[in-house]
Amino acid sequence: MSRRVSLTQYLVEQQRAHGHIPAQLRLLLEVVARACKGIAISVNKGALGGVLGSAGSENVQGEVQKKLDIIANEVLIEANEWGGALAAMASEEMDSIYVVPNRYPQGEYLLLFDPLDGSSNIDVNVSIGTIFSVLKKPEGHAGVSVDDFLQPGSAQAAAGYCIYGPQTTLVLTVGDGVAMFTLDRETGSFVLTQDDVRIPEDTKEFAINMSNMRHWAPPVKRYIDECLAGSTGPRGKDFNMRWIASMVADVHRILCRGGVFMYPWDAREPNKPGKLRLMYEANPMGFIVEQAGGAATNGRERILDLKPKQLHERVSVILGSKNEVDRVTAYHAEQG
Ligand code: AHM
Ligand code: MG
Repeated sequence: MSRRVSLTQYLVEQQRAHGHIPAQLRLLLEVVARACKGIAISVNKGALGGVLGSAGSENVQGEVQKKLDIIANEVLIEANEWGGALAAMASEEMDSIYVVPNRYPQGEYLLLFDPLDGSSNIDVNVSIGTIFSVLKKPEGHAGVSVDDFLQPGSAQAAAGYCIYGPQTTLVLTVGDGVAMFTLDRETGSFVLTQDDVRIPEDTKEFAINMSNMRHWAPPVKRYIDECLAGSTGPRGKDFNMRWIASMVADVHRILCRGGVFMYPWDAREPNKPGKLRLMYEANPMGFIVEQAGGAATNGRERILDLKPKQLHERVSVILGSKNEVDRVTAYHAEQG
C-alpha cells in the first residue's frame, strides 16, 4: 500500500464517499482507538508495569478479574465518557450500564465492550484484545436504560476489535466492509494496512476447545469427527486445528486466512446457551465476520438476528468461513 492512510483520514474519506459515518460516530471510533493504544501500552509493559495477575475480585458472571481486565475497563470508560458522542456504556466487567455523568453532554450512541478478551492469556504473554460494539440509542425518550441496549446485532452502527499481539491491530466495520489498521509505535498512529478484508468461503482449519468434546451436542460432535477423519473420511480432505483461547486472536486468524471458530453449547452447564457473551463478543465479531463475507450462527439462527433479553446474555457461537458455518448449521437443522 503506497499511500499512508491514518484511521482519521480513512473515516473522513469514508464519510465523504458514502455518508455513513456522522461526526459523533467518527469521534467515538477515534476515542475507542485512542483508548486501545493506552491499553496496548499497559499490555506491552507486562510485569514491568505491575499489571499482571489477579485483581482479587469477581465480575457479574462470577469470573475472577485480572488486573488488566479492570485497567482496560477504566481506560475505556475514562476515554469515552466526556466526548459527547455517548449516552451510556456497558462492559463485561460491569454489572450494569454506565450512564455518561451529567457533567458531560449526552450523545446519540451506546458503546459495549469486552475490555480485555482472552483474560486467561494475559499472564502468559499470548495475544489478547479489546472487542467493541456501537449501537444507536433508540429515539423518543429522555434518559437511558438497559432496555435501550437490548437491540439485535443487526442494528450495530459499528463494531471492531483491537488485538494486542506481535503487532497491535485495530479491525473495524461500519457496515461497509472490514478494514485493518496497524499501530505504528513510532508515530502513535493507526495506519490502514488492509482494506476490504475477505474471509475465504472454504477452509481446512477449525478452532474449538477439544477438551470439551465429550460434552458437545451431536451436530458439533459430528462436524468435528468428520474433520478429524481427514482425507479418508466423508470430507475427503485433511483439516488443521488451532485454539488460542483468545477469541480476538482466533477470529483475527480467520479474517486473515479463513477457518471456522466454535464455542458451542455444551452439557457441563446445560442451562447456559454457551460461554461467550452475545452483546459484546458474539455480536461485534458476527458483524465483522459477515462484513468480510463469512457467516455467524448459534447453530440454528444468525447471531445478528437474536434479540437480547439481558445485557450479559450468553450464546453458542459458530463463525467464520461461510461454507463451513453453513454446514455446521445444517447439521443442527438435520438433527431437528
Ligand atoms: P474472557 O472474555 O473472560 O477472556 O473469556 C472469553 C474467552 C475467549 O476469548 C475464548 O475464545 C474463550 O474464552 C476461551 O475459553 P476456554 O478457556 O474455555 O478455552
Ligand atoms: Mg471475552
